[in-house]
Amino acid sequence: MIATMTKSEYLMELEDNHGAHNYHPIPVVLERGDGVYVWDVEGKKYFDFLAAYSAVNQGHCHPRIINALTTQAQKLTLTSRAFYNNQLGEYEKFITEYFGYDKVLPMNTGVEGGETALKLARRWAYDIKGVAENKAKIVFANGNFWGRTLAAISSSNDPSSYKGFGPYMPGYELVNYNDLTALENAIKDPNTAAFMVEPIQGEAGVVVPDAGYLKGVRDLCTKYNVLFIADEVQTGLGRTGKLLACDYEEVNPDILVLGKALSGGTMPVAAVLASNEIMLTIKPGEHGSTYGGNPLACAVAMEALKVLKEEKLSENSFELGVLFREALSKLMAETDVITAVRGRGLFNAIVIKEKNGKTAWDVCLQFAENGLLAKPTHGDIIRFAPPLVITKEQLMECVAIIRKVILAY
Ligand code: IF1
Repeated sequence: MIATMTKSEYLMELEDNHGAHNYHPIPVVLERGDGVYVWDVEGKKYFDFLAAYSAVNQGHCHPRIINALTTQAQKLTLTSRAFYNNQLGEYEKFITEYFGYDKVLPMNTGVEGGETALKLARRWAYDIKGVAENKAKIVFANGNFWGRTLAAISSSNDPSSYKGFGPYMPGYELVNYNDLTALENAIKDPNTAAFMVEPIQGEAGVVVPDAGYLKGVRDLCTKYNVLFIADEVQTGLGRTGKLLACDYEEVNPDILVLGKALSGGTMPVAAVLASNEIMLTIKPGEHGSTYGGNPLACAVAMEALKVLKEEKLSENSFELGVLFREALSKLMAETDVITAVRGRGLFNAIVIKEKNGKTAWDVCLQFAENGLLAKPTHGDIIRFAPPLVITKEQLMECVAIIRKVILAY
């Protein structure tokens, strides 16, 4: 390490020299997290307003979740599914009762959850709905993002996700988000297996559909015997002010995909929940993963879900979300820099107008300078998603930082 370099510079250079260049992070090197706070290697403290894209809803290093992790880690971490383990059955009972489904198929990353949901939907289409082999169609919404695998990017209409990775998965169709007429035209096709959709689109920039959209999706899917798959990997687990974003319209998807905060940000844990009719179409040996349902993940996920409920994090998200959007809307009225404010609960975004050659990226650099971490998406959108354990006082401190930076932009 050259004497003149800071530790951050040294560590960023290591990543540049030895790591793939598949990200362009905000130049901050973190080494510790606690609740809503993170610290960089120089000891500077920040509010974490991204929460690892909603994987840290319970706050960094939540003591109860870390305790569950370390306790189980000293007993048994992984058996594979070649054998039973003493955590999986307890977890499966716990999570299926928690969300009101017959069965769960445990996976690891969110995209594996999405892939599992699509395999279930296709298999259900062939075995139950009676679609001809290899003719099942799955419908997605423009603006969707559900991960980086070839099956996931095949459903994307964002070139930065799919360009240069073809050929693509067949049997897909895209319709505009928040458009029930387009959806009906697509799913009336008797070969349709499912419609997979985010109740609020995350990567697209926290795009909230019109009231009634989710209810309309539910009714149309029921009408045409098409599975409604809700991708709640980012919107779920309290992020939008309800346990699930689908709860805003009291709709129950046929397949529910969870991930991210299911482990409180400690390790990849995903879950796919469905009825017996759907879930039992996959027979032994037809799907799985090495780590899916490992005892460590089960112990951690049970504690993460208990923390979510016992600390009333969904309710906190709802209440503070209202305050936060009020404050952002007030700020928008004071400046021409912010052209939109949108969100639900503590899942929010602002759209920033380019000014004197400066962009949302420059705003985020200034946020970091002032002790708040956020990152733009699609150039001009800044997503705000703090851990749901944030207090009103801490939130208002963050509002003050956001105001200071925006009004000086
Ligand atoms: C990256 C985005 C967010 C997701 C939804 C499934 C997945 C994701 C709604 C897959 C993952 C992550 C991926 C991560 C950054 C982050 C992200 F910016 F990429 F799009 F959150 F908006 N469904 N989103 O948002 O879950 O396999 O990653 O566990 O790829 O940079 P995963």
